[in-house]
Amino acid sequence: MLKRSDFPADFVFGVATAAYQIEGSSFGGAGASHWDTFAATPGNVADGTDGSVACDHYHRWQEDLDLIRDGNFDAYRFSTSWARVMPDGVMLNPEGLDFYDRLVDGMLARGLDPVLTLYHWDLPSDLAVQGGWTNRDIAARFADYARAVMARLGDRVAMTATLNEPWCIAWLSHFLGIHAPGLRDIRAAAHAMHHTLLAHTTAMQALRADGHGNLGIVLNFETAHPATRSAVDMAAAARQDAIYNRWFLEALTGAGYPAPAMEGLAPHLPMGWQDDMAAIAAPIDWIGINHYTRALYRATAGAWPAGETVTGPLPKTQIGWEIRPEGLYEFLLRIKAQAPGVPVYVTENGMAWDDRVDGGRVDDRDRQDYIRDHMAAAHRAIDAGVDLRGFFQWSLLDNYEWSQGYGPRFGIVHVDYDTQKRTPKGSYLMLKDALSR
Ligand code: IFM
Repeated sequence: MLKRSDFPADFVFGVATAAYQIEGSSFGGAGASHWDTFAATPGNVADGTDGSVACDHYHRWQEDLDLIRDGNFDAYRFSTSWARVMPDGVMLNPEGLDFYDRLVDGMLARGLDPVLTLYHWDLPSDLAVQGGWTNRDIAARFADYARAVMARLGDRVAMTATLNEPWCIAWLSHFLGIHAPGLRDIRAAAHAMHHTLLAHTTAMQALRADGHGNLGIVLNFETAHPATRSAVDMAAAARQDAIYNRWFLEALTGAGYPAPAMEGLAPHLPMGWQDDMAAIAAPIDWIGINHYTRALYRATAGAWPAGETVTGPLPKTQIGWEIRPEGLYEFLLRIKAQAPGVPVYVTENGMAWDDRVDGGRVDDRDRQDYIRDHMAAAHRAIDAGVDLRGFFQWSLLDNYEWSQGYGPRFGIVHVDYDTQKRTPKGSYLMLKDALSR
């Protein structure tokens, strides 16, 4: 395992979470988000659960921040819940902002850098019924929310991301129907693919005008390999790569939308989308990469994008995700080539396993190997010239894994959901040792 001293002196080691996955959405005057209502709809979540209590972080945040400090981490990547801060998407809930105010002060008191994500998927339901991400108006609403949060926290956060994983917000949620709002509609998806970027840039310009800095965005990347060397499978993988890995990065860096994705999406984009592209390419201060796995694609007959995944041969995590650390190295180099001069952070990386507590310990050897190999890949990328500034583990705690419920455990700290007892796993102890000064 590499140590802190193997990385540049100011390299940031952190852990990441997201509001809906840990806080408990029923506490503190929060409004309903589209995740509350999606989860309340039978059949949407594997175990029928929701985030109403989750890890009860809303009440246990001090204990959770102590864990981060005691693990020798430097930073905590957290998100504010739009539905907590603005229960109807517009009016402020002072109790919600007070919570995040205490949380940020709690980080600073423990010597942790607060790394804020403004949107990690808890869209207020009142905005969702107005079309949510399919409605252009979302950009102005999101900018208002971003300004309100930053007016309160902006003097103390070290870095701020507008959105977490726009591919999930747009494609997974509006085309694949797996996340809230659960649509399977190409026109809704195309609108969301554009409006996420518009919301990002509208919020960023508003925050810059208010004097805030160190603003970025967090993108997820997943290697798309062809299942065979046949021309049709290679084309299917290329389409997937364009939709998933190229769309956001290339638009943000002024290259426009990639042709293999435009083949299917162009007719469904909102009218006048071209006029937004210059604004979408406004400079950002950093890019976050979330990376977990790769997938194999084969061509199918039928409607665009005419591809589907097949099971690959590599070792897999609890939820069937192939483990391939080279993918992280490759994407870091791709970002360097596509966005030269923009600092990069690994804002999420980790794996799910069905961890059990045994004699007060959790022996998560597979996760320890995963972390070791991915941190080594990040280190190789630094050696290859990538301006990589930090690495955040997903996640501090076992938590609500969206439509997969509480089954998959991604934490470096085990959570017993009946008692809310936290038990640091072997991976936490390994990192604590590697990061000691
Ligand atoms: O749990 C999610 C997180 O909310 C976003 N990135 C991927 C993680 C694992 O699926």
